[in-house]
Amino acid sequence: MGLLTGKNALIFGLANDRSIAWGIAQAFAREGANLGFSYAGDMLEKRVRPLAAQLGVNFVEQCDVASDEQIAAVTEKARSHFGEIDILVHSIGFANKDELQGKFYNTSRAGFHLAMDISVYSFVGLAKAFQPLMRRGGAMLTLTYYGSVKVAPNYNMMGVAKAALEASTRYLASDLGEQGVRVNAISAGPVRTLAAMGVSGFREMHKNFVELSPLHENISIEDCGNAAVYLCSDWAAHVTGEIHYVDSGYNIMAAPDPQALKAAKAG
Ligand code: NAD
Ligand code: 0WE
Repeated sequence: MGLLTGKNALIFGLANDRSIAWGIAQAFAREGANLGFSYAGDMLEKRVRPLAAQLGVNFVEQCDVASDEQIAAVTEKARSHFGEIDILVHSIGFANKDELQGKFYNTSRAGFHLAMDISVYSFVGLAKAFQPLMRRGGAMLTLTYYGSVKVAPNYNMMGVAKAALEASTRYLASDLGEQGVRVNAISAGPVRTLAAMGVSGFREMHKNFVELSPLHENISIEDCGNAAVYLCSDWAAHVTGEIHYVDSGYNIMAAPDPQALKAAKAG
């Protein structure tokens, strides 16, 4: 018996085998869940289909979360395929590149709206659409980053969006509590995924993290998968509205250890 045996889990945000969603999918499969995947657009289908095949997943549906119609359509498909859903994972974030560099005050109105729509509203919209399908004892999960709480250089607009996503996690947890559905977030340390590549300064941040975090190790998509198993399993039965850090302890430090700082500078 796996920790998720008999549970139906839908995962949004699979792009490739480096995605945090892939780490979560593999861990869920290992623990016996029945999986379904949703991906953003045509460009990704050729990457997502083989990954689904690898885990024997046959529910693979496109959904651009910017569209209410596509959210409604994927909800109906999930209803006819699974009937009821136990777990919904939201592993989606997006801002225009312009919004991830320079002065935060230069964020455009349109850029602000886009980042909030794709990175925050989409979780609320999916929760609204799927709540009628959620079984008692079910769980929803999203992915966030510490740039929501403290300033991470260049993260800018995404930091503001993640702060709103974390607040949304708490409001959704409050709403869905009476239905016996829990809502939590994993705050992951930096991981080299598609969404992190080509971000200016990411490589350095990823490297410094090893020196500055208490465990002195980068985190992996497998770590996110294992934490997701716990948060979405019955072992976390009364855990809801939480932001659970999977970050080698980085967030507990008020200042870097002086020796670690020297090592980071020596690089
Ligand atoms: P990723 O690029 O693999 O995943 C991001 C996903 O968002 C992609 O699958 C992409 O298709 C999807 N997406 C973007 N716009 C969409 C739309 N309109 N409709 C549907 N899907 C859309 O990168 P990742 O790092 O695995 O990101 C997953 C989540 O983890 C994001 O919320 C990200 O902010 C968060 N996160 C990432 C890190 C990191 O360092 N990589 C750290 C903490 C949190
Ligand atoms: O949430 C993220 C990724 C967010 C992201 C990244 C991109 C790059 C490509 C959202 N939208 C886009 N749009 C693009 O066009 N992370 C936590 C990873 C990340 O991104 C950063 C980071 C870290 C860490 C951006 C700047 C600084 C640090």
